[in-house]
Amino acid sequence: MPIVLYELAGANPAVKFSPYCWRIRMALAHKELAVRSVAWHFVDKEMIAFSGQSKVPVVVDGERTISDSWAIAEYLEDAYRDRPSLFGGAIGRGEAFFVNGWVDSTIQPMLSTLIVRDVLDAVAPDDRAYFRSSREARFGRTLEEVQAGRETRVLELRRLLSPVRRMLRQQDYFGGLHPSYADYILFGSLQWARCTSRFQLLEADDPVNDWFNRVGGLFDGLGASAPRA
Ligand SMILES: N[C@@H](CCC(=O)N[C@@H](CS)C(=O)NCC(=O)O)C(=O)O
Repeated sequence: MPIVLYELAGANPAVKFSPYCWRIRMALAHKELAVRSVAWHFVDKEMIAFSGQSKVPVVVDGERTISDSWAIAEYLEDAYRDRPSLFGGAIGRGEAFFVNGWVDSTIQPMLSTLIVRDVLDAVAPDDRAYFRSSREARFGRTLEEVQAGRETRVLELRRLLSPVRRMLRQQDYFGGLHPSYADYILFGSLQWARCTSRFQLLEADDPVNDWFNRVGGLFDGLGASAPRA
């Protein structure tokens, strides 16, 4: 029986863009697990009420329901030990947890300020009012104000990614020779931008771009071939 993944869908239902859902799409592919995707929208709170919370990703695996991308990754690693490892052991798990916190607290919030108004155009029509009001309440400003000045502010995102650039001088992935869950964490955020916005985040010759394309090409191009809004 395939694992069921509730994931955020856009105005075009084929466009799946949540950064956190992308982490899990990639993790499921890495684990070579069959998945049945269920399209979810921000206003569909009832649809995932059984999970006891109101955000996606939500995964249902037989009797088990798990929410929160980090908890799902840990569940997949522990429940499917015979499949390719996401963390490469306890030390890798601990270090991936740092990457999770770094991306959630530093990269994702910065990136949001660069593309959040574009994301509004990608969400489903019924989600637009909710998306605008919930995000404007979070930022304390209109989405247009948040996104303004991004041509210069994007330099800050590029600066924040310098540890990744430095790592890529020596290895192809966060996982070293092979991709690991830590790669999928950062990949999810950049894939969110790729699927919702045409704004150029990285310079064409940025090694982070090469890494992003490399991860996007995994699993028969799961990320690279995903439709964009
Ligand atoms: N910490 C959670 C965050 C999940 C999250 O924020 N999901 C967004 C979609 S990208 C969501 O469902 N938001 C619902 C809302 O804003 O009402 C995770 O890692 O899974």
